[in-house]
Amino acid sequence: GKRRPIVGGNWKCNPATASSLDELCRNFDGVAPYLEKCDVYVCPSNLHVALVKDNFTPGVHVAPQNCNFKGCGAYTGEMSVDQIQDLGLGWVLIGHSERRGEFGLPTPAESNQLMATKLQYILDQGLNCVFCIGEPLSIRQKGIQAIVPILKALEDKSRVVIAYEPVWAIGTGVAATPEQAQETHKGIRDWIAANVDRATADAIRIQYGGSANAGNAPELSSFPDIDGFLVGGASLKPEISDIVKAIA
Ligand code: G2H
Repeated sequence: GKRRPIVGGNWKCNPATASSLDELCRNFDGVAPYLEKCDVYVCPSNLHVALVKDNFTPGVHVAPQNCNFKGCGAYTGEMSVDQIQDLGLGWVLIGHSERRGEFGLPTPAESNQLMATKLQYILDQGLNCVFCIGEPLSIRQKGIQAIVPILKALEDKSRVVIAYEPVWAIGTGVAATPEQAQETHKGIRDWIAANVDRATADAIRIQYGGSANAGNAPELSSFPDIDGFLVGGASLKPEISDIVKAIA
């Protein structure tokens, strides 16, 4: 059957001042009518999560932009799943290409293997997870290869969402064409069907990320393997509700 759509707003390292947070939260008020048909989450900066978590229209999930692969302890700069759950939050996002540092750096800061460890830990602890993958322009198949280490966790399809973000489309204003996104989403789904099973492939939700906005969301939404969006820049604006509306 048709998968329930899901749209996330990734605020990245914005805004600069806590006094701007309320305005950004209010941009999400317009999604309220669509929450019956569509999941919506926001990823504020980790410093701001606790400040905004109760300031969204009810039903919008707040998901930190990263978490540790183990519990509390000597992990300077990290946040643990326990801390996230203690705040009452049910989702976390991991593996964004801006964190992986995978492209152009000799040593990936967050390797696929570490991502696999993190994901399994997150699921074991009971959280839901958005798992980001993506490829630089020169390596079109990398996006699919990047999910190899998380095969086992993909069986937990109700609690894992894949966000496909081609690196060349992130923050550039140039989104993938709907045909390019569809082709890759279908490729990911077929790969899961071949390597896990068809039921998992049919059930798992795959979001598109990379310069998604209110202008391109309607056409992208019409493609069968695009189940939602991970929105960066446009999630800092009122148009986020139009993006949700387009796919809800
Ligand atoms: C891709 C996306 C959200 P933007 O990173 O994660 O950002 O929509 O600004 O390209």
